[in-house]
Amino acid sequence: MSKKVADVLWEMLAKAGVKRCYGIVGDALNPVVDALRRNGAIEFVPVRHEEYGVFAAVAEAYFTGNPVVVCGTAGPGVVHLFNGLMDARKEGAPIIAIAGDVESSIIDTSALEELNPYKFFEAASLYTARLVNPEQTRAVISTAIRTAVLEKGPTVLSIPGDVASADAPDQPADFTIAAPAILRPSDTDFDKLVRMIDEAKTVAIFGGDGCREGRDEVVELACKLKAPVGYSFRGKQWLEHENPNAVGMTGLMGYGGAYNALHEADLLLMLGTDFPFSEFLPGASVKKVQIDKNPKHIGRRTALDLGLVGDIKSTVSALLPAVSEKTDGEFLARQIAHTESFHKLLQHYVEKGPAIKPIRPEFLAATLSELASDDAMFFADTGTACIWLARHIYGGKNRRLFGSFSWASMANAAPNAFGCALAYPGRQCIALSGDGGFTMLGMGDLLTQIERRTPVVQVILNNEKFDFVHIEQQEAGIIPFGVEFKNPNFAKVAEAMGAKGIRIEEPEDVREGLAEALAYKDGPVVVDAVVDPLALAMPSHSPLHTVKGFTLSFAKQVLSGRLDTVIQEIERNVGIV
Ligand SMILES: Cc1ncc(C[n+]2csc(CCOP(=O)(O)OP(=O)(O)O)c2C)c(N)n1
Ligand SMILES: [Mg+2]
Repeated sequence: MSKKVADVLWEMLAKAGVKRCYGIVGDALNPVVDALRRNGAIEFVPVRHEEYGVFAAVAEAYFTGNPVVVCGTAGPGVVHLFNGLMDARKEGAPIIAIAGDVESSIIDTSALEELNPYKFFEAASLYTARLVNPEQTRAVISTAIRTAVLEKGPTVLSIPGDVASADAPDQPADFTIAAPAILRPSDTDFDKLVRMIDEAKTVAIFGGDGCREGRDEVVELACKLKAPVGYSFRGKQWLEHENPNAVGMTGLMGYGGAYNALHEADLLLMLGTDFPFSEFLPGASVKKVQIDKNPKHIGRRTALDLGLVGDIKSTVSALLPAVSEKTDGEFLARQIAHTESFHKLLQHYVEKGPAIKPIRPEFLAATLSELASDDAMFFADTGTACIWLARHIYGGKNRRLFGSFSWASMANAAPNAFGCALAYPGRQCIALSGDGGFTMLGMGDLLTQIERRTPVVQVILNNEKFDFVHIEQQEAGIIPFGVEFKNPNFAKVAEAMGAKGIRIEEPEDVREGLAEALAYKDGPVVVDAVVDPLALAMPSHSPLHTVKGFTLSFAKQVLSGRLDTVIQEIERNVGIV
């Protein structure tokens, strides 16, 4: 039998290092999945919702660096991929989406399930191709793979079934993927930077995901410059551990002395970060330099004194011998002391946790961090789970932390954890899920985990509300609205579906319940943790408008007859606010 276009597709994807394809089959995709079955080198992971498959793929691709494939069939199946592909774009994950397409003879006739892939994927995809002629095969598939891998993001191949099952042209299926290029700033800019660093009395560093490869160099530079190191959420796992200069995160999830360090330094070095919350960055009183390999990131969040294009590892390596060592450690010591005092404050609900009911999420997260293995992978849903992950889950050298940090979609944690459980068998993969997030996407595909007996631990923050939005609404000074809902007993639901279910209502059961969940290896576990729905999570630095908003919201709630709730909320949080 001669090779079909779909055969060449999988051959090339396997050569590029693809191990898995997540998705749901459908008629337009039949020739594609039939070829995948024939090929045998790539595992097909059938899911119950295409979006779940993409979030699983994003986490796998982000951590392994290998491209991962997702698929959805023409029209609605393809639409379900979209939110996950936006996440891949924002988180920088190499994903190749195979979108089923209508037969090539009826393209542009408004056929059933027809969707224009160019228009539809425009916001998410780095490269979109519609394979309407077998002669395109090698060129478009290799471009889709190379773009995904080298530009770290999603690409889309839209393939009509008739083209997938057509004979492949006699073209070599070989192609090469270059290793990432080394990017260094120009000599002029580099010299300027060295002068600025040498002239500054105090320097602070703020690092993001771009420090992933250059983390050791950044820490070494910080030590040489006596510079405190703050980080974004995406930078935390690279810069927090084994870093004597770490001062925590700034921003909405912020903790520690990062905000002060960034604002009180003479010079701020922003390294590999596209941190979007400009209001947490200093103004003109601090000189600012940004270094990033992506020129689009430079200067878009704040006005700079100098912007340099370069990857962090090689730029900072070059800086290390070029800058003079700073000798005055007073600034650094002050920021570290501030960080330590904030850490003590954060311990309030962790230490008091065993005696407080409803369970404080701080206590739950800190206990989870303490019990999990040294190489555990943690995933947090967008919602309050992110705050508890940021503040109470310790990263460590071999631990990994991930979420929809830049796209901020709900419902990412369970599928993220599932993807990594498949990619890293034997490693603890723990999802800290919101009850809103889990019921949005996680519950249906719990069946996928059950069928495969994949040991994913999902800890659900059962607070019967969209708590993060509840906090946002109060911050905006409005009466909380549309944020409450009722839950079933998730442990019983999980058991009925075939997973292990553990319900924790009492603070004294937290440790034992989590330990039991972490020890379970025979499939997925759902820990239904009934937590305090009124736990507030204020940033370490609260902008004035936040404080005003809470005051206003509390006042409005009192006037509308909710005095009890307001008093309860203030009482429950006095230790932290
Ligand atoms: C798909 C999607 N829909 C809505 C939002 C807005 N949003 C952000 S956090 C959040 C609440 C999440 O609630 P839950 O999962 O219960 O977590 P909690 O904050 O209660 O811990 C919502 C609705 C979003 N980010 N993504
Ligand atoms: Mg909730």
